[in-house]
Amino acid sequence: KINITINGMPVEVEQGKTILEAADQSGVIIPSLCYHKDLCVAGNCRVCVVEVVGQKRLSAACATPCEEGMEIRTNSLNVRNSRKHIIELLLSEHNADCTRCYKNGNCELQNLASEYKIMSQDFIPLAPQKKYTIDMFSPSIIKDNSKCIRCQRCVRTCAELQGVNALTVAFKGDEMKITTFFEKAMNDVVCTNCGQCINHCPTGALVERNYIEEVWEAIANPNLHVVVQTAPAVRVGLGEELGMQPGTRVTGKMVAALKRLGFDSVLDTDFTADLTIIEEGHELLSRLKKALVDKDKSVKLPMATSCSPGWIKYIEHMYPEYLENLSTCKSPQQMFGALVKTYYAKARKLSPDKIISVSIMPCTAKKFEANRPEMHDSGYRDVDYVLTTRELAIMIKQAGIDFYKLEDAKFDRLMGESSGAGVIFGATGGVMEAALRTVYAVVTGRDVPFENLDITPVRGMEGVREASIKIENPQPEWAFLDGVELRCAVAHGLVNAKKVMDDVAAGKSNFHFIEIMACPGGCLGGGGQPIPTSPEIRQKRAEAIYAEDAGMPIRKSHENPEILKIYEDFLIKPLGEKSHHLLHTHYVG
Ligand code: HC1
Repeated sequence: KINITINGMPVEVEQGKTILEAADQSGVIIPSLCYHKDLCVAGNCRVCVVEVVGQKRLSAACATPCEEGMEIRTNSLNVRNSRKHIIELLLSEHNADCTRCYKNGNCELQNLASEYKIMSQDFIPLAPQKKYTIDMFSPSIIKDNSKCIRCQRCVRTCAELQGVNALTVAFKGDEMKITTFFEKAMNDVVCTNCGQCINHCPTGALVERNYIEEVWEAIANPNLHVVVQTAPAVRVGLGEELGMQPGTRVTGKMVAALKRLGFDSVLDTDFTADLTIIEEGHELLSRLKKALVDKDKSVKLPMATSCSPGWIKYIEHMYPEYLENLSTCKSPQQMFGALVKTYYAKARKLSPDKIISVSIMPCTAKKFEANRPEMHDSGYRDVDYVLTTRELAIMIKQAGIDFYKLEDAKFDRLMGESSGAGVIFGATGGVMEAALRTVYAVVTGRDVPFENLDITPVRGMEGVREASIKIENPQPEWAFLDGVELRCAVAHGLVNAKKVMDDVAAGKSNFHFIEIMACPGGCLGGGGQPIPTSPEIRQKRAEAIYAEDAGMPIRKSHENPEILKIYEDFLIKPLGEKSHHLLHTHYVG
């Protein structure tokens, strides 16, 4: 530990900590723009400048390590004036048409301009003189360079968290900009639509493509039946977007709000998360049987989960030779969409062309997924509109709903009942845990040998985690699995997916089943979740997800009564003909 002072206050801090971290620890706020807890330090915006007594020049707090005896001033006249100038300079290049900006009200630059009361225009405004293009070709992301302050958070996010490198810095000096390969549209480069760039952008330069007005119009049309499904992770993010503490669970209030917004039926993606487990679990068992009993060398193992559309796009771009390793299951969102316009329509005696299916997702890649040509197996577009958690919060505010005062409501039926296993899909490792709870039970007739069904080795925030379960005394049908150690790996964030896939490609991997989620923390850290998101916030959301699971009366997908019913009434059996047609697909890249 070393001793420093911040604004005259003695502070004891661990060696190696930066001034910004030391200030944060002692309750002193130093503003910053290019800094983000998820990313490596860039030190390029200079907003966090501070005075270190004895040094002539101001230092960037994010990039300066503390040294023994340092006297730091974060709020001297010199610091305040310099910081104000820096903000003015950034604004001179920024299209500050704030009232017409999608990020109005949640823009870090706008907040700083407000705090520092930037009223004058001391610097020549550059933004209106330059020509900017707005890239609106992607179904998920809008990129507006006139709002960009070149902090490069998006570039670092795409490289460090996702290993995708779709965004890059090009040109120099005044011409410097954040762009893509050959300045192509985001839709035409390796972008996975994950939206992590949106989540890390401090301004409105990267935002989701929103479909709020389209959904309002559908709701207002008396001839349409508008169904909404809500993803697992939304229930632990929505409250945060509406001013509650991170990790607040708002499932009942969310359902109540959706009913007040006017949706005709409020249903749960967790239902099809449970269904995914049944289909995917049987697919895994069928692959294992082919590999171990039939000695079929063409069987692809490890089988990889296929519910994260950012991950699907990543494997299509980066590891196309492993597409056959993906489970053929569609994601729960898309299974839901296909069933709404078939199973649900039939049961409710509705014409599918009069149904609009909306989903609320923590994810921007889900917008891309719903738009894919593969996703029309109901005979219609299976999911019509995808809104993020943030877009739902906007609708709730627009409708004048006092979210705090809402009484909890319950999901409607059909397709509204779920198990705790469906809920944990929203956290990294959750799909694996849900699958193991069911696969182990199907094979052995017993519960997984973990206390309270909590398969803790697959939980946590380590980038890659491994676990195994030994199968003993299986049911006669599964005798070939007796003594088999089922080996699994879990990865989240595409940079970690790369590690797992490189091992697979190098023949070093001996896993049977891998779960990969594109976003850090899994869907709870998705690109459509509240901004900011940080490691601490993701942790709180994960705790909320596991608490929700622990409190559910049913915690295994195969025990969900609505799942039993859909097989009885409609699908007949897992991997059957109807499932094959509606719930499975092949991605060909
Ligand atoms: Fe997800 Fe999924 S868990 S992909 O993270 O499999 O987005 O929440 O809805 O489809 O169920 C996202 C979350 C979500 C799907 C499910």
